[in-house]
Amino acid sequence: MSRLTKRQKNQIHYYLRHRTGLQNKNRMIHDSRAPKFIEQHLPYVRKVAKNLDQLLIVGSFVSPELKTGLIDRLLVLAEIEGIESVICLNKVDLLKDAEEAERIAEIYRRIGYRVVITSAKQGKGLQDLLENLREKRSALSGHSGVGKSSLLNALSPHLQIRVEEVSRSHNKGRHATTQVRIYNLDDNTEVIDLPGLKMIDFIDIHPYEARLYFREFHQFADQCHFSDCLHLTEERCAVKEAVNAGEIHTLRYQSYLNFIESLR
Ligand SMILES: Nc1nc2c(ncn2[C@@H]2O[C@H](COP(=O)(O)OP(=O)(O)OP(=O)(O)O)[C@@H](O)[C@H]2O)c(=O)[nH]1
Ligand SMILES: [Mg+2]
Ligand SMILES: [Zn+2]
Repeated sequence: MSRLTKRQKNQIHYYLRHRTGLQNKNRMIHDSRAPKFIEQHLPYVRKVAKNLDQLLIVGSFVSPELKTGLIDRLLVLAEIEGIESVICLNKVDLLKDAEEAERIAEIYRRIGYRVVITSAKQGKGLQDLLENLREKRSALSGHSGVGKSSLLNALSPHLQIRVEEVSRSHNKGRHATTQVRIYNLDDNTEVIDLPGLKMIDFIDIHPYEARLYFREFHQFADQCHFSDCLHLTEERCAVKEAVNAGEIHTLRYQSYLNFIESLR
């Protein structure tokens, strides 16, 4: 038999997993651009991810700017791992137009994700956040500087986790957290503070599989003309029609395109 191409191998993997229902839960992330210390911690993060109930995906407004692309990639990660996710939009105090936070939250609430809007600085939304964490083991993930550690300090001031100001020149965090640490908020509530991520690269995922991780596509995908439609340039694609009709948000569709592109 001739050697298989990488793509063929991926296809085989995809079919094996889905035909047999085998789910390899440890197809996690490889962050090639991350600082070395994050790379070093990945094996540990993978280990804790196996015992996680949920991922708390943190983004911030203004400083640094909200990046829905990373939120969407982390949502994919949670879908792959089969764990819940909660989105936390922090630093709402820095927004001139508070409605902006609601508009972003609505994109995700519409498709069934929980979203909390917070200000660690002003103590806003903390009760809501705590209710979403209670009695679970959650890991906080997102870019550096979005306020992951600050949120934990706000929930439990005695923790006194080190935080650092966002760099003025780059408007990015300075990687204040360099260790993976588990904290207890109460007897049954554990939170894992992770170092800030730059990007997550997924390995070993086939585009046909990737389609499954954008949950709001499902109800339309059944009506695509081609059953193997990847919703890219195919004709009579119900997903693209739903994007044009405003039923699927363009930001999510753009994230999907970027995601597919990154797998090639
Ligand atoms: N205005 C405002 N600033 C905040 C808020 N939350 C955190 N900050 C500030 O944002 C900066 C970064 O906060 P950190 O808690 O260190 O961010 P982090 O996500 O843990 O960052 P890494 O550990 O580097 O991944 C600090 O200067 C915080 O005081 C908030 O709700 N509003
Ligand atoms: Mg931190
Ligand atoms: Zn399609």
